[in-house]
Amino acid sequence: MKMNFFRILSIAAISLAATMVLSAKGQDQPLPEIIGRENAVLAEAPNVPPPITRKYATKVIINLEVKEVTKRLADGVQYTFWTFGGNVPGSFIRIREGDLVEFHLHNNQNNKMPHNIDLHAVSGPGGGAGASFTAPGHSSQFSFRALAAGLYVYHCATAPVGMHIANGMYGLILVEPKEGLPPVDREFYVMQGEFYTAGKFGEGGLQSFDMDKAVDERPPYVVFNGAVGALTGSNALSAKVGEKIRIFVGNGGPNLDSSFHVIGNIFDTVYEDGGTTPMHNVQTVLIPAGSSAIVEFQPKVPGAYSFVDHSIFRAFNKGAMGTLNVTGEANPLVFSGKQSDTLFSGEPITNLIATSDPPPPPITETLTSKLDSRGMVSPSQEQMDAGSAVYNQICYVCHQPNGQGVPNQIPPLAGSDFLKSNTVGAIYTVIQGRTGQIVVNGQTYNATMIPQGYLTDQQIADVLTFVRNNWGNKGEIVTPDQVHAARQDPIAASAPPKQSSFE
Ligand code: HEC
Ligand SMILES: [Cu+2]
Repeated sequence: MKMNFFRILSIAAISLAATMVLSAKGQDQPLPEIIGRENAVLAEAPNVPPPITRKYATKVIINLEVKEVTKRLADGVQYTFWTFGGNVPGSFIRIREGDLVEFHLHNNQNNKMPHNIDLHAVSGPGGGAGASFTAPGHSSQFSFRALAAGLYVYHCATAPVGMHIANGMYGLILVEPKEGLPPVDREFYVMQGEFYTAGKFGEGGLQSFDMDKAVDERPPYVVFNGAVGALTGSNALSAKVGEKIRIFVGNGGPNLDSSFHVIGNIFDTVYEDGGTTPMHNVQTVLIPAGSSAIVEFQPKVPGAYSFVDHSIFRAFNKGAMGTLNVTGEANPLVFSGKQSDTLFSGEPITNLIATSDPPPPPITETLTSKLDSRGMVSPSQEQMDAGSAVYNQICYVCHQPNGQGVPNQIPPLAGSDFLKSNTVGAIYTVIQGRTGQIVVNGQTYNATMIPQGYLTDQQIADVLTFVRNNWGNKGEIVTPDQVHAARQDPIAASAPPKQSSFE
C-alpha cells in the first residue's frame, strides 16, 4: 500500500517534470518585442491590403463590424448574408508574424443575432470564439499574438455554427512571414463558399436558408466572393501578359472542399493550406473547408482565363466560376491558337507507330559551323534546331512543312531567289509582314504575310538561317545583330522590303 503510494507519487513527479520540459521547449522562442502601435488596413475582396514593409513586430488594432445585409446572390435572387464588414467574404486582414493583435469585434445594433470570431491564426481556446462572443449592439475586445506565418481562415463560431458560416461569415487573415512574401505585380482575394437556399439554383426572390440541404451537403450555389458572377463579366479580374499574379484563395465551406484551378495556367508556386512551404508546377490545388492556399502564376499569352472549382458541375451549374482577363502580345511560340480546321475523312487513325509522318526533309549541307568550299560559314546544329523549332511552330502553316509554299498564294522558301539574295528584305518581311506584289522565281504572288515582329532578334535570326540553309537552300547566316539593326532603322523599317535582283 505504502509502496504503491510512493510509486504513484514518483510517476506523477516524473510526468510533471516531463511536462515542464515540454512547456519550456514551447517557450524557448522568445516573443519579439512590440514596438509602437497601428490600425490595421483592411480590404474588400477581390482587393488585398498592401504588403507589410515594417521590419519589427507591433501592436495592431483591428476593428471589424458584423453586419446582416440583404444582397444579390445571383441575378434576380436575394439572400440575407451575415458578414464580417458588409461583404462576403469578410474583410481581408494583413498583419506580420510576431504582431500583437488587439481585436475589436462590433455587432451592429440592427443585427438580430449574436456573433463571434474564430481566427485560425490564433493560438488559444476557440481561436478567440469565446472571448469575442458579442450580442447585437455590443463590442468585444481580446488580444492574441500572431505566432506563425501563413494564410488563415476566420469565421463565426456561434451556434448553430454551420448556419453562421453558410450565411457568409468567413474571411482571410494573412500573417506575413518576417521576411515578407516575394514581390509580385498583382494580388487578389478570392474565397469560395456554398449557399443553401430553399429554392433551386436561379429561383428568384429573397431566398431563405435551408437547414436540411445544409445537413445533407446539397447546396444549390457554390460561388466565389459571395455571389454568382462576383468575378465575371464587368467584375472580372485583369492583368497583363508576363505579370506575376498572386491569389489568396480561401474556402469558407461550410461543407465542400474546393479543387481550385485556373484554366490554361499552371501555378508556378502554391503554398498549400496557406502554409509556408512552396510547391511548384501545380495544376489544381485542393483547399479543404476552413482552409486556404496561396497560388502564384504568370500568364504567358493573352486571353480570358476562367478559374473554377474543378468539381466541374459546381463551376458550370452552381456558380463557382471567375475570370481573369489578360491583355498583351500574343506569343505563338507558346500557344498558336487554332492552326487549321479541315474536314475529317473518318479514316481510322493509327497512332501506335509513327508511320504517318513524312520522312524529314533531307538537309543537304553539313551543319556544324565550318567554312564551306565558297568560304561561307555554315550554321551550327544548334542554330538550325532553334530555327527549325520556330519554323515548325509559326511559318510552316503558310509556307508548308517542306517550304514549297502554296501555288499562286504563298511563295516558296525552298529554292526562293528572293530569300537567297535579299537578307535585309527577308528580315523586314518577318518583322513587318508583307503585302502587295512579290515576284519569287519569276512567279508573281499578291497576298499578305502577317508581321512576326514579336519574335526575338535571336528567334528571327535562327528561323531565317534555318530557311536559308534547308531544303537545298544555301545562304548566309543571319545574326541577331542584323535583326536588331533592321529594327532600329526607321526609314528602312517603314519602307517595303526591296524586291530582289536575280543573281
Ligand atoms: C499567315 C501566313 C504566313 C506566315 C505564318 C508566314 N508567312 Fe512568309 N509569306 C506569306 C505570304 C503570303 C508571303 C508573300 C507576301 C506578298 O505577297 O507580298 C510571304 C513571304 C515571305 C518571304 C518572302 C518571299 C519568299 O518566298 O522568299 C519570306 C522570306 C517569308 N515569307 C518568310 C517567312 C518566315 C521566316 C515565316 C515564319 C517566321 C513566315 N514567313 C511566316 C505568308 C506567311
Ligand atoms: Cu455569426
